[in-house]
Amino acid sequence: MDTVTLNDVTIELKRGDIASQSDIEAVVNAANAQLRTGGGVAGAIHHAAGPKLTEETRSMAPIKPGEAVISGGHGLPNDYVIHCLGPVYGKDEPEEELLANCYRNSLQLAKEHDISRVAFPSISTGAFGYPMEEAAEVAFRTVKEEVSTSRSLSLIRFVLWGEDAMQMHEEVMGQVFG
Ligand code: AR6
Repeated sequence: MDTVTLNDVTIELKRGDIASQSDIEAVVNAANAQLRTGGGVAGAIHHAAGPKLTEETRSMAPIKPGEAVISGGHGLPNDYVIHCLGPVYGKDEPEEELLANCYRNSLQLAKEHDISRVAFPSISTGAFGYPMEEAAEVAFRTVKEEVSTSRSLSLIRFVLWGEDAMQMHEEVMGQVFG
C-alpha cells in the first residue's frame, strides 16, 4: 500500500529527495538541535534553501528532541520548512514518545499556519539510528491520530530515500492503515 485517504487527508509514499518537492507547501527537516546544516536531510534542505535559512533559524535554536519550529523556505520550492529534532536511538528516551512528538508537533504547526500539503522524511532513521520499521510504525500511528482533527490538511507525503525505504514503508502502511 502506498496511498491511503482518511478524513479527507491523503497520506502517500513517494521515493525521492525531500528538497525537491515543488508541489508541497511545507517540508519537514530532520534537524539538528542547532538548526544548522548537516548530513542527510538537513544537508539537502540547507543546501537548497541557501544561507538565509540558517540566518532565520539561528535565534530559534537550540530545540529539544520532539520539538518543532517553523521558518520560511527561502531557496526551496516550498513556502515553509518545519524543523523537527528527532530522538537519537538508544540515547534520547522515551524514544517512541519523542519521535511521535516530532510528527505531532510538526502537524500542529502545519495546522496553525493553514498549510494543506506537507512532506516528511523518515525522521531519526539516518544519523540518529532509529530502526526504520519501528520509526515508520510510530510515524503512521501518529499521523493516523492527527488527521482526525485536521482542518487545513489535505496531503501528507512521506518522501523516502531509496527503494528499500519505500518497500518497508509500504509494508508498515498496510499494517497500520490496512
Ligand atoms: N531526502 C529524503 N530522505 C533523505 C534524504 C533526502 N535528501 N537524505 C537522506 N534521507 P538523516 P536523522 C533519509 O540522517 O536520522 C543530520 O546530519 C535517510 O536515508 O537526515 O534524523 C542532522 O544535522 C534516512 O532514512 O536524519 C542531524 O544531526 C532519513 O532520511 C542528524 O543528521 C533521515 O536521515 C539527524 O539525523
